[in-house]
Amino acid sequence: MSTSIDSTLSETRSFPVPADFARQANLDAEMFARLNQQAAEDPDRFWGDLARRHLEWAVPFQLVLEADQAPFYRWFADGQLNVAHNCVDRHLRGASRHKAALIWEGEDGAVRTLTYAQLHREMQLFANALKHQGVRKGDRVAIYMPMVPEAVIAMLACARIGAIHTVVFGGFSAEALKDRLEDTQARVLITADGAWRAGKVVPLKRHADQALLREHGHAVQRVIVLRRTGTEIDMQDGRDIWWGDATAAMSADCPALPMQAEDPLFILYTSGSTGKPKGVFHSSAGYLLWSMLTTRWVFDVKPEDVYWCTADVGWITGHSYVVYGPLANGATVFLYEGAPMYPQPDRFWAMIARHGISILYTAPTAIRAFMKMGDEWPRRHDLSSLRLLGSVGEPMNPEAWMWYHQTIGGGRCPVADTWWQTETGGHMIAPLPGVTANKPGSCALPLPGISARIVDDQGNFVRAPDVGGYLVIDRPWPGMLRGIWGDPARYLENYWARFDHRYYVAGDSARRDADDYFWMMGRIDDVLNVSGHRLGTAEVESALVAHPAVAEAAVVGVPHDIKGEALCAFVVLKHRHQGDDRDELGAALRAQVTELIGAIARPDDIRFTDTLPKTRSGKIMRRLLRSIARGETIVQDTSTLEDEGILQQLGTAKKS
Ligand code: 6R9
Repeated sequence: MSTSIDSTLSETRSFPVPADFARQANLDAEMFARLNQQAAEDPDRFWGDLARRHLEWAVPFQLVLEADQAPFYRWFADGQLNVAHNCVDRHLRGASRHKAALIWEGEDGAVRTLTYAQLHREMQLFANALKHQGVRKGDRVAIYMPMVPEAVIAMLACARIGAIHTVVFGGFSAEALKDRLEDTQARVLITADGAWRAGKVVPLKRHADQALLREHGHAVQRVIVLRRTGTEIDMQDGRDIWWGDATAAMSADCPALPMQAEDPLFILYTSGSTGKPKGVFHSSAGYLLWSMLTTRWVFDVKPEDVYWCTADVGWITGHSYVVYGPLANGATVFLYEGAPMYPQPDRFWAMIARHGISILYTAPTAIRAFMKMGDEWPRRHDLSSLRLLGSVGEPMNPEAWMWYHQTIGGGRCPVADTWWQTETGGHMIAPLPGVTANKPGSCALPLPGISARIVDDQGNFVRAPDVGGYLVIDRPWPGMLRGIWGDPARYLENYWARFDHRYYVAGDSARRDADDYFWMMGRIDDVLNVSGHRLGTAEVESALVAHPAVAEAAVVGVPHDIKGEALCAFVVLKHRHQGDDRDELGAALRAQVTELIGAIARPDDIRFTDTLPKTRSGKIMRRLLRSIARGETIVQDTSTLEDEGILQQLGTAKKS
């Protein structure tokens, strides 16, 4: 906690809102003040007005918020709408009908454009295909796809017929896919033969086949396979069907099914501090409202923008800011299929110039990686189409911020460093580009309607500037998660129990400066953030312990100049394996983690040790391990340590 405070406490630069940006912004200072006032005075009216103005309802709602079962809140619950209708059909009126909804560039340079009218057609064909395969309202459909237009089409097709999608990031392993298929009991899996990544094929269908072995407890009856890489695959008779065959005889007319506002739209798995990733689920109307409004406010999206969020649709950022938020606003969304530095480190900049991209939303880890490659790569390209830059996933260090602002944004683009989570559905704390001055490293202020607070251990508000504490939200908002799939107790325990159900507890710590700007200080639980991806220490530890040679493992994060955080694993071997070759074991353990979770969870550093430092009550002393992994001198109190001799040994634990 203290290290990140120190490095940003000295940050005093401030960049005012450019006057020409403010003049044209969707949200100006006066509207911001008015919205904040309305939200404070009459939240029901504030949210109700926004929901009526910005969404098209099949059946209008009367009730705004129901809180009798709090914290199981319900929003607009007696209203009905269809999310796909709001994202596509309503833009078919007038000129936007033939404007590009999606512009996609393949890793091989191929370009495809789908207008709103074409997206409408493709979505309906596929929605009918899903129905034909037996998918009904409320059924779960898993999507394990590359970044291709069909991934977006599949999500919208689910929304159109009321199926609940669960998108599994294509970089996740067969094992991770299997867990999600089991937990959701999805009936249909949509995948591709393979995905292109840095010129190589990721064999998605092969992973899917492994996940679908008969002995597993899944419910998948049908696998729909898109041909993308031409990779040779097995098609199982009676189970697998090509995308093209599934849609061939379908009608291009599939009416959008009106859904209850609270019907779940999707389930998305994310890591917590304990156990396996949990299935966060979101509502239809509240989620759509919040992803739409935040896109409009924070990214200032306009009809003429070409907007690019670089996230994969397998993450929440891809859900809210590749698909639902921008499409609900009728924007033109750019999609890129492949690896960021392929075939060279200027791929992003070449695409921005080629497609005239005006809004770019990416992650600090990417910014740092590009920064390291040198300025000559972006300098080769005309980046003057850019007018706004965004960042998400982890704190942005001021150096990366300055580089992004100067070298990519030419000093003229506001930077939106957006703090939010899978659970919050959309941005929570972010600068408004026409209103809020930027301070490098700060996410600025809570958005209208969002009541973010900092509290101490006892749950009291921390009002003094620059004092860190728990980041909590003390009022419900429409985009909030509605629960953990199949596990209401875990929802309460994870997010609400810490302070007696009074606040939503984000799991982050933060401080506020004298201007009320928020500065994020990282997680306070055992969740790590590697390249902007959330990973639970428990998850990685259980993957390591699943190896036959491992008796015990503890994983901690160490600062990393590109990834933000890297994993360091302390591993205790079983007796009979203590003589095994450590380099070989290290490689085997990394392979094991890749197989059970995915390459993103592979530890950078594996250290073998005889025991782990534990308190007398048997708890692993992670803080101590963290210091050791960072090579810091131990200043913590170690008097509760069961065996002090262990310190000596850990300091010299053999690295692999
Ligand atoms: C959207 C997303 C959420 C966690 C969150 C926090 C970290 C995200 C951040 C940030 C500092 C930002 N985080 N954005 N920290 N500044 N702008 O990333 O969702 O994958 O659920 O991760 O990421 O720690 O709690 P998710």
